[in-house]
Amino acid sequence: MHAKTGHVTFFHDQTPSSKRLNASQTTVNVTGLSLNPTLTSDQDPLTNVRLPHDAAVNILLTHYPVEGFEGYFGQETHIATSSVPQGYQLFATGHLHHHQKRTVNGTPVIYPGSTERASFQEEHEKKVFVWLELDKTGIIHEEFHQTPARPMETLRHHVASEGSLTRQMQDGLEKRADTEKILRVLVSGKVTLEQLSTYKRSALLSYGQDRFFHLEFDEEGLNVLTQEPLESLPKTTPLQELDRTFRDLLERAREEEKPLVHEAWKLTSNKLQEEGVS
Ligand SMILES: [Mn+2]
Repeated sequence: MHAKTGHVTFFHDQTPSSKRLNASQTTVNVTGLSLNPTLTSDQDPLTNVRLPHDAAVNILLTHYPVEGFEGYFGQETHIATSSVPQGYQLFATGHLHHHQKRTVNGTPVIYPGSTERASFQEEHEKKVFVWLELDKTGIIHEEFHQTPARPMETLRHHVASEGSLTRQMQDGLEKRADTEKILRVLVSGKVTLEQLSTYKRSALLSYGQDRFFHLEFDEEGLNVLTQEPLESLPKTTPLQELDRTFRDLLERAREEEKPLVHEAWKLTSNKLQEEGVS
C-alpha cells in the first residue's frame, strides 16, 4: 500500500500468484505477476514483492520491460536490473516484442518476443517461440522455432521527376506483390502541381487490393513545389479601365443597343473627368 496525495493507491496489492507442481518427483514452482497499469514509471513492480523460490525448479513470469534489454527506453514502468531475483532457473517475460536473452544476477531472463509482427519497426525481425528444458541446475536444452509471422515491408519511393507518379509506383508495387504481405509505401520527393495530378492513390490501392494482404501509403515526405509568383497586371488608370469595359460591352451589344451603350460610356466618362479622375 502506498499513500499518494489525496488518495490511497494500492499497488503491489497484486500479489504474485504461484502454483506448485510435481513433475517426475521434482517440485516446480511457477510464479506469475502480470502488468499493473496503475504503477508509475518510477515504481519497480518487483519491489516489496515476495517471490517464492523454494522448489527444485523455480520459474517466474512477468509482463514488463526489464532494464538493459532492447526495446526499453525509459519513461515506462520497468524492472530494474537489481530487482531481477536470484534463485530462479528461468525468468520468462513479455512486453518487448524482440526476442532476446541475458543472464542477470545469475538468472536467465528470456523474452521469447512476439510471434507476430506488430509494427513496421519489426519488419526485419525473425519471430520465434522458445522451447526449453529445465532442471534444478537451470536450462539444459533450448530451441528457437521460427513462426510464420506475416511479412511486413516498407517501400521507400522517391519520386522521379519525369512521368506519371501512378505508373512509377505501380511498377514498384508489381515487383513486391505478395498476397500475404503488408506493404507500406513512403512517398518522398519534390513534385510540381502538374506532376502531383498524375498521382492517383485510389487507383494504386485498387491495384494492390488482390496483390497484397494490406497496402497503405504515407505521403508525409512528398512536397509540392510552390508555383511561380503571378505576374502583376499592366498599370492602367480608372478611365482606361472604363474605356476597356465599355469597348467590351459595345462589342457584345446588339445593334439596337449600341447607341445606348455609347451614350452611357460618354456620360460616365465625362462625369468622372469632371470629378478629376483621369
Ligand atoms: Mn505489453
